[in-house]
Amino acid sequence: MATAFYPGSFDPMTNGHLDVVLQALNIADRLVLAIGINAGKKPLFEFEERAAFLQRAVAEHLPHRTGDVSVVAFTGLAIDAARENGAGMIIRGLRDSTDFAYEMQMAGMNQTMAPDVQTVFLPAMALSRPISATLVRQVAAMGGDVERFVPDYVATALKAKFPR
Ligand code: COD
Repeated sequence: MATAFYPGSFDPMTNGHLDVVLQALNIADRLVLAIGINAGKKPLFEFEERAAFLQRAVAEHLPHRTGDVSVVAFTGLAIDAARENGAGMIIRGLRDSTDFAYEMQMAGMNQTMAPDVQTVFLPAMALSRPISATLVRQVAAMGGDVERFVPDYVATALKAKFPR
């Protein structure tokens, strides 16, 4: 039973995160979606809202796999949280060379700290490659249309955060 651990901020979940979730479920029996909580940083969406977006995405796209997916919060090292959740692999998405450089460093250090946990990189889909949650928040805050970058329920929630 292969369990994968996909850590992220998911603030909010974008179409890019969703692509990675769907790809991860092709290679893992169980998927733990792990929302990193940084006590020093105020997210736009609370944990419960971010978790609800992830759960809804799985329910809409792969309803028969909802039982294989859990959403958890974690603080501290991703590698420790992966182990605590019984995962043998950490999933990360790769968009471009900037991601690659950063993710390779992190994977290398995680590999040294926990050789038993394998980092697996999944490539961004062509249409989702430019999407980042940071830019989505920025576009929404400035009144732009984010509907091509996030599911409709996330776009609705973003509009509610930044009423015009
Ligand atoms: N297409 C494909 N993949 C994407 C896209 C996209 N459009 N957008 C994002 N992704 C990928 C990212 O590359 C990343 O792999 C993942 O999705 C999550 O992205 P974010 O932006 O939501 O979250 P991050 O990358 O900022 O991660 C936040 C964490 C809290 C998970 C991270 O900082 C972390 O692991 N912190 C714990 C401390 C730790 O273990 N540090 C490492 C020590 S070596």
